[in-house]
Amino acid sequence: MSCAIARLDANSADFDRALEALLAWDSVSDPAVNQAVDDIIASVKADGDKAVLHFTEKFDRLSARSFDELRVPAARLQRALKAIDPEQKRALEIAAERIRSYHEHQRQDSWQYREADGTLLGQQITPLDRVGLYVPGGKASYPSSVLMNAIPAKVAGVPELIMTTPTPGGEVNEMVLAAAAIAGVDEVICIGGAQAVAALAYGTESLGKVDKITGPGNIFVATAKRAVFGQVAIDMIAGPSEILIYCDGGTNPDWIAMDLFSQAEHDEQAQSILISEDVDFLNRVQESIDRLLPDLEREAIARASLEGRGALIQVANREQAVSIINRIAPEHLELSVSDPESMLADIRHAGAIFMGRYTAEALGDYCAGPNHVLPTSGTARFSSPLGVYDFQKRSSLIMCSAEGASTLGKVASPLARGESLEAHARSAEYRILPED
Ligand code: HSO
Ligand code: ZN
Repeated sequence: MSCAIARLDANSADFDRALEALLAWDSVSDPAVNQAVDDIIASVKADGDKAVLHFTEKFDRLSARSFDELRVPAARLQRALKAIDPEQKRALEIAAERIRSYHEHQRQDSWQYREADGTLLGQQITPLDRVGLYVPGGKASYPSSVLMNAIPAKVAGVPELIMTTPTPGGEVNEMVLAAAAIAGVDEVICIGGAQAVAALAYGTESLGKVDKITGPGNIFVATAKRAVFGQVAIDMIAGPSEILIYCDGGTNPDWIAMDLFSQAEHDEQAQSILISEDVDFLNRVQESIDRLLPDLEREAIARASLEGRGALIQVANREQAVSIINRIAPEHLELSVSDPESMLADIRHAGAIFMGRYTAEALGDYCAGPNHVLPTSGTARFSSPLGVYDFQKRSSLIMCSAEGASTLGKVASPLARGESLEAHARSAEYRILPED
């Protein structure tokens, strides 16, 4: 059965409208979910451990007599490391190492400089004290996402990284536990949903509150993260995965089809788009899609994604392709061309740019090194991949010499009086040297 992926022509009269319709994405806000989440948060705030135990029993069918029973002992993490397939363990370790070395480059350092009169100015960088990492249960539970969230936090120097993950019926995902052990997660707790987010944000008798919550989750988790934002920091509310491929027609169409599938198989709402000026190539990719799609274990999901939100777009030239790329501001951009570097200066908005025919987006999802937590739904226009900088914060440093305070006092005083702030003015004036 042919895959009914949309075919668009960038030079047709209704292209702008068609593209807009294709990109339309509403981060759903369901009043019933909002209410349920607000109730759960209020209950965890009021009753702490007891509420968390109650919701964990109710939603995850996991009953525990105390909060401590929900903690995963360190020895259990080590057991998971031994239990998983050795090849997968090795792959997790190699991926972790590569992710770590890439993120080492992102660490921001403190800096200072001294002015001629001895005044010192600077910026001091400190890691967050405590971070909560949410890992979903079930089919969206990705060990690779544990590495991608935990390693930058550890590279930033976060001393306490607490992971929560729902374990419906008590069933744990061994690969997720193994990834937590490899990434250096400090504590794993078997709780999930809005109750886990609330417990992390407000703390309970048994769980100290954290300063930031990162990680993906279902609509309840996303809604809870939105609700506790302000009490704690959050990373982002991620939309469905996206890939945008620009190909000059010189790549094997089977490779391109599979790259489109690699995001389409994430979920029905994922978005996979191919742009090319080569019409014959677009036809060959369509053939590859039709031939290869039925082989996928997740065919139904990938097909729904491609038919619902995918597109093959024909453009007149590279310039037009670049303008569409920047308009879409994709999460993942593949430049499947012979000279990707020459395009780089023109690409203004993309979460991650995969350059050349060999650079499959899937390599970035797992082990190339850069983070796979990326801005989605066009937010690459103003935001960046998750990184070490998301777990570091800055404090300004000011140390005035006597002379410096005197000079600055004379600047601050009139400004303070202009704002009718007498104490500010006098505080500054006290420090003006008599001879000045
Ligand atoms: N492509 C996803 C990340 C992921 N892929 C995890 C496989 N596992 C982010 O958009
Ligand atoms: Zn992926």
